[in-house]
Amino acid sequence: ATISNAFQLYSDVIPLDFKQIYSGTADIMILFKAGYHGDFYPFDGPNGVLAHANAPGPEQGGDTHFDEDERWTLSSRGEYINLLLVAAHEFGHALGLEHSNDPLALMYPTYQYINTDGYTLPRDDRLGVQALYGVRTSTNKPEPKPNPGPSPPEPCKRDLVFDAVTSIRGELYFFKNGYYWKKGYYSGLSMHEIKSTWPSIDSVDAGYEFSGRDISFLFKGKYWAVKGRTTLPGYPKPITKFGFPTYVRKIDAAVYVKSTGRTLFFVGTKYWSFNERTAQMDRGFPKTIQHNFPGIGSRVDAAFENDGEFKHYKTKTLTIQPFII
Ligand SMILES: [Ca+2]
Ligand SMILES: [Ca+2]
Ligand SMILES: [Ca+2]
Ligand SMILES: [Zn+2]
Ligand SMILES: [Zn+2]
Repeated sequence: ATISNAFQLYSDVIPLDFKQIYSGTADIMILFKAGYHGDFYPFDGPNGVLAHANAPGPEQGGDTHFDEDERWTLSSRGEYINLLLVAAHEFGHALGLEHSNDPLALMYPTYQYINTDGYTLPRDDRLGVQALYGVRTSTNKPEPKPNPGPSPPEPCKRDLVFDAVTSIRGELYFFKNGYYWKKGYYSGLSMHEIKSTWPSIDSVDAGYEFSGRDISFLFKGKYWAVKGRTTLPGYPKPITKFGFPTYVRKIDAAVYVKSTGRTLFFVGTKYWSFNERTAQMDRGFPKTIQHNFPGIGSRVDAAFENDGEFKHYKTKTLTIQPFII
């Protein structure tokens, strides 16, 4: 009933009707689960992150997850969290709203309890969602008066930045601190400790797969060569082997571009091009990232070649399509 009330806050003011289904896949799939639950944002136990939702889109778009470790309630007592306020905030994201700077808005980023008796959508949120979907005009649903009361929910953490992304044997690996998420073409996400797969590697700054030779390189100051789960002997090696000057200590991101036979290394605001056929750095590098990849900013956190399958990941990650090069 509370979930339905949260949706009704929106359907009262925009011409959208929400319908619960009991089997199959809904546009907005709702999940209550603790800890790791199949996406890039494992929950963190009581408090901290309370819930999160994806912006509208295919597949996981719109899906909304609640941390089962919270003490959900319909009122507010102590460390209990009001489900209506958090659900309404999250469904705002699911419908396409971003956070608001207005402290009275439901989409204000931090959770703050207010009495939910007779609660209606605050003005800022109503104007926002009506700008996206239009205004509900039916006369049997009178438009609510702007809500003078305060509102607001939860710290949403949706700004995940990966340390590195690379494919390995047809699966994508997303590295973050001591962990990686693996995504196959047809399999879901799974999370693993890096050390459990490659015991000598703690974390990864950058990585790329040299697909023609079934070999991948993982960088953390030095670099390792791996074939699947096996680390090749003789590694780690210093990155000067690629021809970097000694002042380059750390690679931000790397990607092998099959069509050109080049590996691009991103270091600070510059990038280098390594010819895998001759095993030499190309002349005229480093070049400025901003100049040659306009629109992505001056730095890159992670990069991988996009084959069209994974482009819905929203991160500060550079996806390289061969035609750009
Ligand atoms: Ca969905
Ligand atoms: Ca939590
Ligand atoms: Ca990186
Ligand atoms: Zn989730
Ligand atoms: Zn939020």
